[in-house]
Amino acid sequence: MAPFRHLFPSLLLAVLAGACHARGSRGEALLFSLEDPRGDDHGDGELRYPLRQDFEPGSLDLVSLAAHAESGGTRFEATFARPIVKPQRGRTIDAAGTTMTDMARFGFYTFNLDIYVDTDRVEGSGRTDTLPGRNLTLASGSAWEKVILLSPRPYESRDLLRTLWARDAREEAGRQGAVSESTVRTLDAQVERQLEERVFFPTRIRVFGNTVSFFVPDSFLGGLARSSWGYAVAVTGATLDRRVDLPSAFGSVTAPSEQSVSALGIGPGVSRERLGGGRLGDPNQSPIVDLMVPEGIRQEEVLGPKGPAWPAVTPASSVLPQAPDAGAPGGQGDTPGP
Ligand SMILES: [Ca+2]
Ligand SMILES: [Ca+2]
Repeated sequence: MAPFRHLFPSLLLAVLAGACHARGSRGEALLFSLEDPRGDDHGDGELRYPLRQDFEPGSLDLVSLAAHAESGGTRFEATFARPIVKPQRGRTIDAAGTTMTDMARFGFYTFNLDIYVDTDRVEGSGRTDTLPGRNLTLASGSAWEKVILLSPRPYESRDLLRTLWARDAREEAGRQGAVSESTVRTLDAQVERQLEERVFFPTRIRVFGNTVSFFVPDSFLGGLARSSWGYAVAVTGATLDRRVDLPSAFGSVTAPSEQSVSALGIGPGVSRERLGGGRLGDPNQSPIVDLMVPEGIRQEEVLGPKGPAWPAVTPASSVLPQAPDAGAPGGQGDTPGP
């Protein structure tokens, strides 16, 4: 379907949202809403779901992301093309008898949703890397200050991210010479601070039909989510069990679980354990299934070989692309100075 048919309502919603925000209403006000085309849950165009009954075309197809003001924070609401698959009660997933409901206590288990938030909109300010295992780089004009990772296993994902960032920091320091114990402690403390300040793993989560909603407190974002910020949103398949993401016989799974925070890898051909349709000889291919991109940018190109860096979407600028003088409600205070 043409993307415009989906964009138009989102623009209207964003206009309304800006108005609500400006009035400072904190009831259940809609802050903004972004839409994504239906039927593009195919990464670079070739990506295929794992051969499993719980993955069907459309199941990881993001169609909208809305943000609502709530007491103490923002409630995001992500809607998919199909009902969200619930963990099956009593179904065991390993030899130790761990059940699916033990592993996925928040009512979903097939996907992760990453939201990279560019709060200062300053070129080159912030990070352009994505979380381990996403294998994608953001445009420098969309460098992020904060990331929200909605994962089926938030606590485990947080531990894993700490481990991976700490490992990277030590390796980086090691390249400049021997690393003392006190340096390791300092590095670990820095990683801990980055985790605290920059990354949020929602745990107030509700799954209903095609929609998952999750709460992000003001203390993390520094207030309500603003329509003037940049949002880079990506859906990946989720791994519940570390075993499932180990390198397969194909030998080219992009992200073994040790290097990924909860994201399923991709490889050529088809598989039960990972995403298929991966490019041969491209071990760093991104396994992102669905991606939000601004108008005029193609997801398939961003996720394709040697694709352009990934730009974020700004709800407010989708409303008034060339009209900064139109008195955008709530816009003035949000715009960072030069
Ligand atoms: Ca989509
Ligand atoms: Ca998309």
